[in-house]
Amino acid sequence: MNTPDPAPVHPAWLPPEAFRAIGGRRTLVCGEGLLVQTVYDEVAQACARYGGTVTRQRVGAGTGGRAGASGGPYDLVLALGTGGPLPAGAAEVVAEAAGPGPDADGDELGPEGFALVRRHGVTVVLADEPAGLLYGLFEVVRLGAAAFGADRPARRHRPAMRLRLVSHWDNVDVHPRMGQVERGYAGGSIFWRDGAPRHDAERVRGYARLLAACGFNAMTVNNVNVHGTATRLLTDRLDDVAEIAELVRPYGIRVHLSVNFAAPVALGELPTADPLDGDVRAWWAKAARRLHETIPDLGGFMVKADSEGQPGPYRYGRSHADGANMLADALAPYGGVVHWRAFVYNHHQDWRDRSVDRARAAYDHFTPFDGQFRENVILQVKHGPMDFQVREPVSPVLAAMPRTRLAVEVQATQEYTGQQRHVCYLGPSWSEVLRFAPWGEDGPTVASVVAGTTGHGAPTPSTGGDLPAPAGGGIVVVSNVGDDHYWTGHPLAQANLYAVGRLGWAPDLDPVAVLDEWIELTFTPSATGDPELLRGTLHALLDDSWHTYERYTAPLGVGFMVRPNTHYGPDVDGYEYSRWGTYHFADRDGVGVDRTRATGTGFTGQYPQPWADRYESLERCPDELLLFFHHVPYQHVLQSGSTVIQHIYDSHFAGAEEVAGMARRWAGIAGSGLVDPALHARVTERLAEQLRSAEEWRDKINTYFLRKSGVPDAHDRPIY
Ligand code: GCW
Repeated sequence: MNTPDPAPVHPAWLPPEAFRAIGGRRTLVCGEGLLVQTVYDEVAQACARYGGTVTRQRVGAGTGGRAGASGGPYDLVLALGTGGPLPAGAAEVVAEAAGPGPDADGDELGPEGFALVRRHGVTVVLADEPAGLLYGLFEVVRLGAAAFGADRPARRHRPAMRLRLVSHWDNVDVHPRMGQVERGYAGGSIFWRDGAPRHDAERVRGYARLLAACGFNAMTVNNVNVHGTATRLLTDRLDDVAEIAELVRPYGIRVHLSVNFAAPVALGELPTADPLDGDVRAWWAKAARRLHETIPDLGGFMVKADSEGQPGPYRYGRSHADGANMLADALAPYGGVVHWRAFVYNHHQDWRDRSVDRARAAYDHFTPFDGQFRENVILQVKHGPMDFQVREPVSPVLAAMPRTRLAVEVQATQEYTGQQRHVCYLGPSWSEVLRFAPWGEDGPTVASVVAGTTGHGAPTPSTGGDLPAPAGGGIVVVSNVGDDHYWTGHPLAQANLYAVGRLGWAPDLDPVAVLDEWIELTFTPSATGDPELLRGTLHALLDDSWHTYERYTAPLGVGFMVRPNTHYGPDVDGYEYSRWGTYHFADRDGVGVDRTRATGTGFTGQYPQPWADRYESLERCPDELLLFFHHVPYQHVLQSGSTVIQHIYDSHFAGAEEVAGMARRWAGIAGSGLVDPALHARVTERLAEQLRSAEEWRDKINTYFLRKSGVPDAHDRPIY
């Protein structure tokens, strides 16, 4: 049953060496609470390895304050603001940390924020609540020796988004087609095996620690497609969820549960799951009560309803608002939230019916209900209107529901971006999504929409008024983790999980700088040899890898030229005549989807200005999205000056060539001692597959379009 992995799990971005700077010093930890204990334990573990000391100062029993400040001196003080008197030296620095920092806007630190300052040889992290202290500790880890160098002015850190959730598509039972983890490319589930919990406490705890270290605070433990045993996690298998919640709680991670909307029926307890039926409402209220008795800090539910065959309120003639609100009411007494997914579309489409456009679906289904969802409903919107393609415009839903809490959903599991066999660092893509300004350059960004801060000063443009922003729904990322030794199959795919956590905390971070943090934590401390060579090599492989992937796969935003079902490798017409609504409409004259208001599906009209007009315009639509919005002749001239057909040839040759370069670069550090040989070998093997696949993509795509268009490559390269 429970067969632990014989090889220890890879430490990812928390190798022991990352704690060297802390572990060799004198630390004082002040305060009470489970997460403060975690902070203490982390420091104590580091000290045991590197010879430093750690002192714990608790609030003194019966004194109403601390039982006297412990001696010192200290190099590092991690203190809760509520903790009472501090040792001499540290006290003044704390006072400074508590004062407004240069970037402070007068707000409280909040439940997860912290202030960091260094003065007079003492580094101080001050937080109002225990979670802030934990995040502060990991900030010190990130800084390493620099945390103990020159003075640092007091700076407050607060997460931009309140909810930063990892969504696991882990099945409890093995699904006949999707396996143990749906769209999982890193082995089995870390939670479940063959219908039962794995009880792999060490791995789950280690995972929570990694999540906290990059900024997450929540996770779901089961797939949004809820079937079989998974339905019963809500009822008689609740203890399995409680066990996981217990393991991750010390790291500030709250568990949420994906639920089957028709659970009362699926479990044979009621004849209907109609959300307006009194018995159904009572059933969910009781389920929620039991859940919270067992797991008092359960975050809430995630629901995929009326989507790809999952049950939902439509079956009963009810709306998504009816369905979501019913669950929200059940959770409200316990402070829980419902993540209701907006991924709803007709998956029985006829390609000949040009009036239907999958890109329009989420907006058409959900915007009529803006303002009708309860405050504890979060509408969870995929970042693009289709489905995690390498390039999509930002979903217009994110700019169209000013009275609804919205979360943006991104996908770390590389379903459409090389399945963790290809290097594809998605930080830059997510950063573009979060920085996208739907109302134009000076307006709010997607990050501010999901952070719930659009109402602070900025107009809420879609109503034209100054509506207060609803609380944000934050960021949801589909996990790329499994029971693989490296967590993510491809060791370099760890960077994606790290980056999305950091971007949820601070969406303005430069994704390349985030990558640098990840490199520094993961590789540099244990590398022998020239760390700059290692850093340069990793940046060369990863920085632009998303664009590289884009170059050798589907062109100019058209998407979906993948093999059906597996979604790996090229099959240009694989989905062209199927029911999924994902078409490119290539013929002998041209390619692309006309989504204009003038002559197409009208999707461009779902955007506010300036984007509604910019996307509508053939001349002004950004090149990289041209075929998403327009059907054009092959000889259409892009803004880049190239024709569409020549761009297809050039980008595919370039993309495959870049992968060859990546493989050469990686081979260059073989045997250098800069990375563990087993890790080097794993990446080498994956790069070989990436190169094979990139060449296959290049040849299939180029041949297809040469054949369709009859236009030769201007450089007369071999196309086969
Ligand atoms: O991208 C698609 C995947 C499905 C997935 C679905 C979703 C969990 O192919 O496997 O189902 O999205 O997001 O619900």
